[in-house]
This record gives sequence, C-alpha cells and structure tokens, in this order.
Amino acid sequence: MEMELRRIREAAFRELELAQEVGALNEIRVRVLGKKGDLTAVLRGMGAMDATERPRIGQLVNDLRQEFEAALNERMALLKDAALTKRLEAERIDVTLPGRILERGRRHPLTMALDRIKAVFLQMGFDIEEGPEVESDYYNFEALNLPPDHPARDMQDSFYITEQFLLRTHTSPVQVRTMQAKPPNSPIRMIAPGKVYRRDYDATHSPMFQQVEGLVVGPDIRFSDLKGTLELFCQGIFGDSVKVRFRPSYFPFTEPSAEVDISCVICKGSGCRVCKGTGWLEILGSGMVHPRVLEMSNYDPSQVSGFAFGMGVERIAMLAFGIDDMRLFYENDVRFLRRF
Ligand code: 2NL
Repeated sequence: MEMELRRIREAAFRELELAQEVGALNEIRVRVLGKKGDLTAVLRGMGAMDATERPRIGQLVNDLRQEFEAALNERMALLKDAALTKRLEAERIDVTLPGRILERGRRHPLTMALDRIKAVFLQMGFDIEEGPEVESDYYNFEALNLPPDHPARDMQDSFYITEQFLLRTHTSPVQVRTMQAKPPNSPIRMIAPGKVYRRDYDATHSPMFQQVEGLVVGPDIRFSDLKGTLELFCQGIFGDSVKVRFRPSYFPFTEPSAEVDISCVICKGSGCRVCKGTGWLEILGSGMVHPRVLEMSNYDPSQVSGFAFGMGVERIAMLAFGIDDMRLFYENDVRFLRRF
C-alpha cells in the first residue's frame, strides 16, 4: 500500500510540474483529490486492510493530500500570475501616444438666431410660450378672424391631417390659447417661437420653417408701443445704427397692420442686390390686434387693446449671417455649419 501511495505521489507531482494552464491544474486536482480520485480510492480500499495498519495508512493519505493540495495551490497562483503578466504585456498602454482629438460640435445657426431673438424679448419682460404643431382649424384660422371661406386661407396653402386638423401655418394659435387660458382681459406680454408648415419650397421658402410671433395686450396699448418695441427689437438684433421703417399692410387678424423694414444690412441703405436697390429689407409683419380676435378669446376691445407681430427665424438668420439660400439650413452639410 505504501508503494501504491508513493506511485500516486510521484505521478501527481510530475503532472503538476508539466501543467502550463489553470485548466490543466483543475483537472489534476479532480483526478488526485476528487471524490472519484486516486487518494479517495486508497481510503476506500482500507476495508480490506489489516486493522492495525489502517491508522498509519490513513495518516499517510491525509499527509499526502495536504502536501499535494498546498503544492497545487502554489502552482495555481504562479500560473495565474504568469497569465496576468502576459495579458498586461500584450495590452500595454503607450502613455506617450498623442490623445484622440474630440470633434467639438456647435449650435446650429438657426438656434443661434432664435436664442438671440428670445434674449432680446426676455430683456423686455416677455414670457415665452409654446403649443402643439398639429392644430385645429379653429385655433389656426377661425379664432384669428379667418372664417372657412376667407381667401387668406389660400395664401397659406396648408398641410391638412383631417378635415379639422392641420399642421399649424403660424404660431398665432399659441397666442390664442394663452389668451383663452387666462381670465378675461388679463395683461399679456409674450412671444411664441416654434416650427410652422406651409406648402412652399424654393430658395427663400421651406415647407417647414421657424417663426416667432409676439403678442402684447393690456389697457391702453397703442401703436406707439408697437413701434417702440419693434424698433428696440431690430436694434437688439442688427445693431443700434440700423434704421427702421413701418409701411401700411394688411393681415386679417390686425387692424391697422404694418410691415417692418430695416435699412439693408449689406449696403447700409445705398442699394444692392440683396435689397434689390431699395436700401430696405422686410423683416416683420405687425399690427394692432383686430377687435374680433380679442372678442373671440374673451377679451373686451373696449377695455383692452394690443399689438401683435410675426417674423421668420430663417429670414432673420439669413440677414444676420449673410446666407442667400434657406435650404442650406436643412442640408446639414458640416462645411456650411462650421462657418458660424
Ligand atoms: C408675418 C406676419 C403676423 C400676427 C402675425 C397675430 C396673432 C394674434 C393676434 C393678432 Cl393672436 N396677430 N399675429 C400679427 C401680424 C403679423 O405675422 O409676416 N409672419 C411671418
């Protein structure tokens, strides 16, 4: 029996030395120390042994078990260490490599223009309101003094979803909703920025564009308030030296109505290609809110009055940055976007 133990011992230690991988060591552990392993087999065979021999052989088996287990663990640690070293060697980080350059993005020119527009009005105490892009015929047209047969509805050839719902053609419905959400005749000083949709597509028109409309309502709001506010706005965007003029115009929701022009930002008023020789550029539509529009939203025209205005953000951005084709805003060509 002692011969058998010595043979098991020699074979086990030889295999231990030959093993090069953690997996191989685990196999050896099972084969020698496991439940069906060599040493367990010896213990099982002790029944046939002389009773006086059993304690001594049992002791030898346990000693061998402990000795081999310790050697196995030591070898295991050694192989694991070697494997880690090898991996670290392969994945070594070269700290002298130059870093990867991070591509820094920037804001879209339309976002920059809109932010500037918002900032000017926020400074004047305006609130910013938003509303849905899918609107009902009522909020988009009817509440703005555009009954179903009104010819001005054709001017804004629209995208209808159903008979009753369409993509809003301006952000005026946000102002209507704001008036109706307040107690009658409450003062208002707001702008409504957002996307609007019209069936139009060329160098100066896009089927989707961004608009900022504004509304000021209160007791004794006059045309002089409209003029002063919009003149300040134009100077805030195009600089203090810009000249502003008001021309009579027509909108169904304002009376009287006025178009707002600024002196040409390219030629300073002397006449060029951009202003078509006139020295002036149209940038806003405006007017005193029509009494019918006030009435339909529970405002009493004998108690309050107001002015409203609307502008295209793309147009403001084109003039502020000197861009001649609106479609460039939506093509997302980075060569264009990087210029601003
Ligand atoms: C333009 C002209 C304008 C308005 C929009 C408005 C809104 C309410 C009541 C009365 Cl709730 N008016 N909006 C008024 C005048 C002109 O927009 O050229 N937009 C691009």
